[in-house]
Formats: sequence, C-alpha cells, structure tokens
Amino acid sequence: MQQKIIQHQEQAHKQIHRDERHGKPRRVAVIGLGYVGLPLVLLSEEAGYQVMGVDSDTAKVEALKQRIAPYLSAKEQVRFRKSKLSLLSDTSYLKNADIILMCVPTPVYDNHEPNLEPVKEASRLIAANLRAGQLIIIESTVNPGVCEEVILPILKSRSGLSAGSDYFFAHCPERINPGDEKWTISNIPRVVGAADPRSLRYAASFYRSILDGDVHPMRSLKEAEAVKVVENSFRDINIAFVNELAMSFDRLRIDLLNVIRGASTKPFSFLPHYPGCGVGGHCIPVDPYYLITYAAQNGFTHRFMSLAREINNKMPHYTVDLLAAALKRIHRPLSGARIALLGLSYKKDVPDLRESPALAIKEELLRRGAIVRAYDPLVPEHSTEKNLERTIAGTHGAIIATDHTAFEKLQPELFLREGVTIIIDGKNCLSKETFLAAGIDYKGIGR
Ligand code: SAJ
Repeated sequence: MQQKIIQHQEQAHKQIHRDERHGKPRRVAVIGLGYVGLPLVLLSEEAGYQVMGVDSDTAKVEALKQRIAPYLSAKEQVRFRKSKLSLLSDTSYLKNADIILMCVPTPVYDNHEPNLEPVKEASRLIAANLRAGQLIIIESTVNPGVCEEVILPILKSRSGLSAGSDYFFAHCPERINPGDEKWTISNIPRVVGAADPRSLRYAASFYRSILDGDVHPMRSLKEAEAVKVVENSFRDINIAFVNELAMSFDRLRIDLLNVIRGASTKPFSFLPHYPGCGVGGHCIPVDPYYLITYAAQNGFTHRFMSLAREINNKMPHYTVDLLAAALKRIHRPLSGARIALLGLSYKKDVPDLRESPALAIKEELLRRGAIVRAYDPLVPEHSTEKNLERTIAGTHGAIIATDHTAFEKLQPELFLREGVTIIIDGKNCLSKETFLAAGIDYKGIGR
C-alpha cells in the first residue's frame, strides 16, 4: 500500500504541474444537484466546461433526466432544457472530472445538532474517485473546522492523497438567494479559501471563469467557512432583535413597522429587518447552530446567538397566542376552532417548506386542538384545500404565514362574506388600516 501511495504522489506532482501548464480544466462534476448544484453546473456548462452530475436522490435524478427541476428560475429552466449535463449512474466517472464541486445539504437534526452525514457521504464518494491533479471544492455551508477536521481526513485516509501536494482543495461557501431576480448565482460575490496558495489560485480562477461577480480570496479554509456562518448568523440575530421588539411593542401598542420605517430614514448604520411569525429556510435558522456547536466543542458558549435562535423559534407559538387572544375576545376557545392557515412556504413566492415557520404554526394549532385548513398556492401538494375560498369558508379565524404576492392583494370582503372577522398577519403583508376599517380584528406581528 505504501509503495502505491508513493507512486500516486509522484504521479500527482507531475499531474499538478501539467494541469497548471496546460490551462483551464475541461470537465466539471457536481455532487448534489439541488438549488445550489444544478445552477452551478449550468453556469459551468455555459462557460464551456463539460459537465456531469451526481445526486443520491434517485427520484430527483429521474426528474432531472426529463429536464424537470422546479427549483430553477425561469431563465435557468431554459438553460437546463438545452443542457448536455450527463447524470452519472456510475459514479466512477467522477475520476474523469478535473474539478469536483460538493453541493450537498448541511441540515441540523431535531435537537439542532449539525448533520454532516451528507457531507461525509459525498467526501467518501470523492475519495473513492480522487486522482492526482483534481480540484475539489466544497460549496456546502459548514462551520470553521469541517474542511480540515472532517473532509480532508476522509479524503486522505481513503485515497492516500494529500491536499495541496497531490490535488487541489478549496472551500467556496454557496451564496444563493432563492427568488431574488437581482442577486443571482452569476453575480453574487463569492469568497474562496483553500488549503494552499496554488489551490486558492486554481479555485479562484475557476469561479472567475463561470461567474460575473467578484471572487474574494480568504487567507484560510477556516476564514472562508466562517464568512458564511457569520453572515447568516448576523441576519438571524437582527431578525431576533425586531422579533423581540415586536413582542414588546405589541404590549406598548406601538406600531413597530412604522418605527422601523422611521429608523430607516437614518442614512447610515441602521439596517432594517422585519418581524414575523418565524425564521425559515435552509440557511438562516440552521447555520448559526453549526458555529454554536463547534464553539461549544472548543469551550466557548455563544449566549447571544443561542438567545437569537430561541427568540426566532418562539415566533410561531407567539403567532398562535395572538390568534387565541383574538378568539377569546369573541368568547371562542382555540380548541375546536376552525382556522385557515394561508401559506406554508418559508419565503415569499418560493415553494420551499424547509424549516418553515408555517409548519410550526400548523403543529401548534393542532396541538392546541384547532381544526386547520392549510392552503399555499405554491405548495398545493401539502395544502389541505384546493383554493383560497374553500380554505376560508366556515373558519373562525385566519393566519397569514407566508407573504406570497397572491396573499398581499387580499381584501377584507373575501373574509367578511365568509363571516371571518379575525386575521393574524404573520408577515405583516396586508393593509392593517384597510382591514381594521372593515371591522376585522386584524393583528400583525409588532403592529
Ligand atoms: N425573515 C424575517 N425577517 C427579515 C428577513 C427574513 O423574518 O427581515 C425570515 C423570512 O421570512 C424567512 C427567513 O427569515 O422565513 C429567511 O429569509 P431570507 O430572506 O434570509 O431567505 P433565505 O433563507 O433564502 O436566505 C438567503 C440566504 N442566502 C445564503 O445563505 C447564501 C441569506 O444569506 C441571505 O441573506 C438571504 O437569502 C437574503 O438576503 O434574502
């Protein structure tokens, strides 16, 4: 085995120099063809690379073979239909790739502990096909330390090859804003960290060959890992701040939305965030736990970040409390009440249920004995009703849990004609004045 490893390494040195001398690589492979990996592979193809993809979800692969990917933007769908992307059933073809991008999810378990199984599985797959001169890039969001303490040891132990001397290795945390037409995968600036200067140069030049946005080199893998968890924890903390203000100002009868609008007139050092029924998605409510856990393993307790998570996780319950208080005003208990839940997705005009506060609201309503009718036009398969009217008909109150454009246009008449006079607007997306003037017991979050 030792002799084989030495031969590998000698071959690797030659390979790395050959690659550097002979210009850009030709073949890019992506492991994980979700809303991060698939757009990335399409951009690589558009930049002239041959592209191949691997995904552990066989149903998703079958859909991709039909060029079906609902999580792509309209523009990306057009690109995908023309794509020559080869979907590898035989993963040994990964050996042929010059660059392999890991774009697998990094969720948390129910106890908020990071779940690195997808990353470990993908690392083992890469290790089984790792060859000298390849560039391995981790796009999955991970906490500082995961590249050096989890991924690289798997690659080394299973291939005998070392990052930096035998192959190139870098981390470029994904930055995607689903539903955002302005900031797209092409133009969002990126940061890249690497195991060594040559890997950094190689990875940065790859991204510059496929992206329009700036590529900022970091001084280490850990710095690049830290950038992503810090930027998303920053957002989580700021949302928790306004959510705490919302619960306070509800008691003080101050309209927080107006206060935020007022504070936003300050042209510097105020960044508006908005209260709501909770924080969902694959990033904001998840990434902080990766840093909280890793820091705790290294003897530091992130009290502030943990408190922010606690406040944001409480918002679905707070929203149900507001409904219960409104029902009490008409002497109706929540238990047994029929409630319309409008919106299931975590984000406006996006069909995505991951960590969605709407699901936590539904669970809390059911736990407290309510009868729930759920409707989300973007997630029909999880809606209990087929349309808005059927959802509202015969209910005692409604909660807006997602600020879809379709819901923002709702008018009081739709509710009044069904006798619904209680609305909790979990995303503050309706006109408070219009609904109050129509005699509806309207309550937003913080207003
Ligand atoms: N939310 C609030 N108040 C706010 C902003 C968001 O309650 O002021 C809630 C949303 O309703 C949602 C959750 O937080 O449930 C997350 O919203 P988001 O706008 O942050 O959307 P995401 O999850 O798609 O976050 C992505 C992230 N992108 C990456 O991780 C690469 C995040 O870093 C971006 O900051 C975010 O988009 C963005 O700016 O929109």
